[in-house]
Amino acid sequence: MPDTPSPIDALVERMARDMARRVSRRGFIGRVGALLFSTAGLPLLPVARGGQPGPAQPDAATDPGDPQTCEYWRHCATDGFLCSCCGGSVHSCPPGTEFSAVTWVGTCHNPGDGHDYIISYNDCCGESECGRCLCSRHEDDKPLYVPFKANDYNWCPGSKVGGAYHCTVARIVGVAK
Ligand code: ABN
Repeated sequence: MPDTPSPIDALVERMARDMARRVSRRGFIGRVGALLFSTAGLPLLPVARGGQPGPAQPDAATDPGDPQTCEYWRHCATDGFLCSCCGGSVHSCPPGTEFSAVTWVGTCHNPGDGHDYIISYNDCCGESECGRCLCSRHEDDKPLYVPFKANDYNWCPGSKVGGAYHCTVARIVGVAK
């Protein structure tokens, strides 16, 4: 080993000594901790957690139409059998089925209050096709050859109860501003 350090070693040593003079150890650890904590939190921000209260929902007076029909406003981008005709509701799966973890998201205009809502079209999985109230509106989606903008998919594969598709809900997940 040579006695004299390489220029790179010398430069790194000088920078480390310089930093040690300016920054206290506690301050340095605190700053590194703050950086790690904030960057770890970033990817979680857009994720809705099941246990939290949901977004504002329109009340009965401002939620016009029949959820068992395809014309109901929340179904503007539905593609599938309506869960409200299959023993569930517009926002809940029928007994024995579970929400798909992956979902199609669209924006629909509520004529009752004039707001646009972000709607999550989760499939309900774990039973064979319901077969009632087929609804294919496809507003603003694209054909399957544009895969990232197409809604004509079974979102059940990968869910805990298996890949069988039963029906589709239309849950409000937010107000579009
Ligand atoms: N997302 C409803 C669906 C299920 C199976 C096939 C096409 C569409």
